[in-house]
Order: sequence, then structure tokens, then C-alpha cells
Amino acid sequence: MARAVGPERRLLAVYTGGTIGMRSELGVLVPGTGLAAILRTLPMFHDEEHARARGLSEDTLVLPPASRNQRILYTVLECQPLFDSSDMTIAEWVCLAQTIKRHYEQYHGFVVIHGTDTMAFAASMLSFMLENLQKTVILTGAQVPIHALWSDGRENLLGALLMAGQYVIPEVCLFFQNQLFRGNRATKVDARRFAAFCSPNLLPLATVGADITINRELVRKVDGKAGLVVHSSMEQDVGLLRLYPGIPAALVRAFLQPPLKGVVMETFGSGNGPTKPDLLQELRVATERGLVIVNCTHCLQGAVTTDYAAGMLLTKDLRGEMTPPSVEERRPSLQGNTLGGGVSWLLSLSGSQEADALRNALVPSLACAAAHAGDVEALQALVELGSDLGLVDFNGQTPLHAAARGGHTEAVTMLLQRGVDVNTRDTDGFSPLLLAVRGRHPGVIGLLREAGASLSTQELEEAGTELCRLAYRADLEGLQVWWQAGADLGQPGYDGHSALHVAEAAGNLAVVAFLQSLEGAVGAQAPCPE
Ligand code: ASN
Repeated sequence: MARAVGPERRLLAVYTGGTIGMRSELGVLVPGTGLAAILRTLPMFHDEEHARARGLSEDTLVLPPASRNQRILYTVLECQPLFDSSDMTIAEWVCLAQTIKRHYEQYHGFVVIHGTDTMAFAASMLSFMLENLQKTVILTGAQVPIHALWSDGRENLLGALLMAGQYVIPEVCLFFQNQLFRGNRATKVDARRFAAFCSPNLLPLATVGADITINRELVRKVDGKAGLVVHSSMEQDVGLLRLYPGIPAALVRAFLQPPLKGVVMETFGSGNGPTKPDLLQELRVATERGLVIVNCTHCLQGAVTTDYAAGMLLTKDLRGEMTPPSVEERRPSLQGNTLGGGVSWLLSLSGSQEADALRNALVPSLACAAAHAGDVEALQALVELGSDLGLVDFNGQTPLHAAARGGHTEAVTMLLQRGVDVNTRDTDGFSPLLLAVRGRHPGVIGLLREAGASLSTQELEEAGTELCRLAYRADLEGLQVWWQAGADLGQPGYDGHSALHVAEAAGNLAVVAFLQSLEGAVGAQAPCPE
């Protein structure tokens, strides 16, 4: 982000339609042509005297001076036809992105004048379509037509032109009611008030009052010198599925049918959904067919996490659309980051009573986070601090649980060598071995079994239904890790059927063969290593 320099800044204002330029026809508002002509008559949008003195061409408008040695010149490009934004589609967005690309070298920045109803969608789409953006692109519009006596359109458009002219903010933004939002974080929240938009999960990039306040840390940095790339090949068969309590699996199945290729699934809270097997089965079948499902929360604030068994998927940040997950989620190396800093800070604490109490309170959680990240160095640092790595965190989990769940063999080996109890159960009664099975980490399962780990009676009893599910889905790998962990694969499910029954009924021959190949057919258990 930088203050734009130079005596003249040239902007392209692409007018796509929307209420800002609408006129009343037969009692209803319809998109109106000739926005540039209206702006030319408004002194706040055009300094005719300067334009004449400067000999500017007919299609170039110039703002009155905002600062002593800089002028903002702009050209309005009127789209044909003009749209009420409710009619905008991917085709129009692609056209917009290509227009920006076509004029990219000619102008310092871009303002897109757009209807408010779908402006947030357009801003979001453009942010993804325009890769390596090095110039400011701002969408704006109005709740009331610009020629009305009391309109928000004048302030919004002037603000957008000033921001795009005076600053280099290499992002697709949305400007409304004195606030500049990141385009892919904004949403329309009010149909009548002038403050129609908000960005609930990210502070505005800038706020305009008597002064302009730029939130510099939030503005994205230009990445190298790569040229602008427009991604114009967009998949149309993508849908939005909002989960609600009790949503029938049959309805989800109907929605997920081809030609659908991708789904943004709005889930509860931090990414949870119902755990009903029939519903999960529909999602599984669809993903196996190649459907891409992105998990996104209903909530306006916070983010999807992997904290719950009912949690589903996560994705990767491309254009600042995601708040980076918490430190634990990122599975970082603990060196040179917040957790690493925490460890060093703990190491540096003086030996006062309060310091010791603080250390004791923080060590179990830090150790679990380090183990979950597989960071042996940080675990070692905690050992040097005199920490007991066998202490449990608020979930009753030891670092061994965390390392097993994360599948980190090195960390598991180190913790076992330090004598952490291999069979500690957490508050849910789960052992590190069970977490390794669920995470499908054969390497870790082997290490734990060698150290004497075994599944408890409770864990084994509950395995029956899961084994049947795996057999039904012909999930050999899933069955093998249970066997490796010492489970009896003949354990019946909730309805008394065993995995073998289910596999036979489903015609999953490879599973049947595997189950029968186990010594003495079903009922056999993986030998416990010496
Ligand atoms: N229906 C209009 C549109 O989105 C609403 C507006 O611009 N205020 O085009």
C-alpha cells in the first residue's frame, strides 16, 4: 500500500448499472444511460475550467483538486446493456475482468459502478479472477439514484474515485458509506440504510472521515512483478448448500447430483454439521464422485476449525478471503512463531512463585500444540525447561495424544522415550492409539503397539459399527488400521451384523477376501508385537 504520487492520476470508471444511475419509468426504477453527462454537470465530479485549460478530451472528466499538486482524471466507460445487478451473471463478471485487463496499462486505477444487490458477489469474483493485481480496483454504487436530492451515490462515487486515485491498494475493494472493504469480505446487510455493507470478519481496509485512516497491516502486498492474469474460465455448476438442523439426507442427495461440480456448504459454528450417518454417506458418495465441497460457516464472525468430530473441511487462502487459522490449526514449526515465542518466553521467566505457577498452567497446552505440530525441537525446549511432558491439558490429553492424532512418528518416538504413559485416556476415554487409528497413521500405530498400547474394552465395543461402515464403503485401508491396532474385526455393529456380513451383502469382494484371510477368518486379532 502506498500513497500514489504524480501530478495526474488517471482512472477508468466502468459503469455497469445499478440504482446509482437509475431513472423512474412507469413508476419503477430502471438502469439509466448517460451517467457521464450527469457527472459533468456536478461540480464535485468535474472541474470544467481545469479541463478546458488542460485541453482534456470530451470523454475525460477531472475532479476538483483534492491535494495541491495532484489531479484525478477519469473516463466513464458505460456498459451496454446496463444491468440491475440482480441480473449479473458470470458472463458479465468475466467481461468486467477482461475490460480491466484491456485497459490495465492505460490507467492507474479502476472504479466499477455497480448495483448494490450483488456488488459483494461481483467484488469477490473479481478478486479471484484478477491474479497479480498491482492496481486499485474499487466497486461502488448507491441505495438512491445520484440525481436525487438526497442520495448516497455522490459520496460513494466520489470516495471511490478519491481512494483509487490517491492510493495504491492492490486489491479488489468495495467502497460504501465512507468505508473501504476488502471485496471478498464484504456483504450487503441492509436494503434501505445508506450503510448497506459490512465486513463482519475483517476490519475495513480504510475509513474516510475528516482524515483517511488506512489499515496498513491489512492491505495485501504486491507479490513480485508478475503481470496481471485474468482467470476467465469459470465453472457454472457450483452451488450453495446451507445446512440446517434436521436437513434430510434425501434432499442433500438431490442437491448434490450431477452436473454439480462444486458446493460451498454453509455449516454450523466452527464448521460443524449433523453427524447422521445417512447424511455423511451422501457427502462421501458425492466427494468420491469428484464433487468439491468447501466448508464455510453460517456465522458472520470466526472461522471453520477442526476442533470438533463433527467438523468437516478446510481450504487455502488465495486473495485474503480467509483469516489465517489459529496457530494450532496451522501446525507450524514452533521456532520463530507465536508458540515458539511462548516457549522462549517461558524459558526466560524468572523463578518467582507467580512465574512458576504460570509455567505450570501453560506447559501442558504448549506441549500438546508442539506435539500436534510434530515439532520435536519445541518439545525438547520444554523438556529443558524442566516440563513434564506427561501432564494433561484441559481435554485430559497428553502430548502423546496430540502427536498420535497428527501422525508424527518422530514426536511419538521422543515422547515414548521420555516415558509418557502410552495408555492414558483423555476425558472422552480415548487413547493415543485410537486417535492414531482415526487419523490412519500406521507408522504411529506400530510404535504405540510396540510400546504396549492396546484399545480399551470401551473403544473396542464402539468399533463394531465403525467396522461395518468401513466394510460397506469397501474401505480396506480403514479396516487394516483397526486390525493393526488389535481390534477384533468380528466385533458386531449396533444391529448385530459384523463387517463380514456387511461386506458380503454389499458385494465388496476385496473386503470379504481380506476379512476371510485373517487367521481363522473373522475373530482374529493382529498379533501384539513382542
Ligand atoms: N437493484 C439494484 C441493483 O442491485 C439495487 C441498488 O443498486 N441499490 O442494481
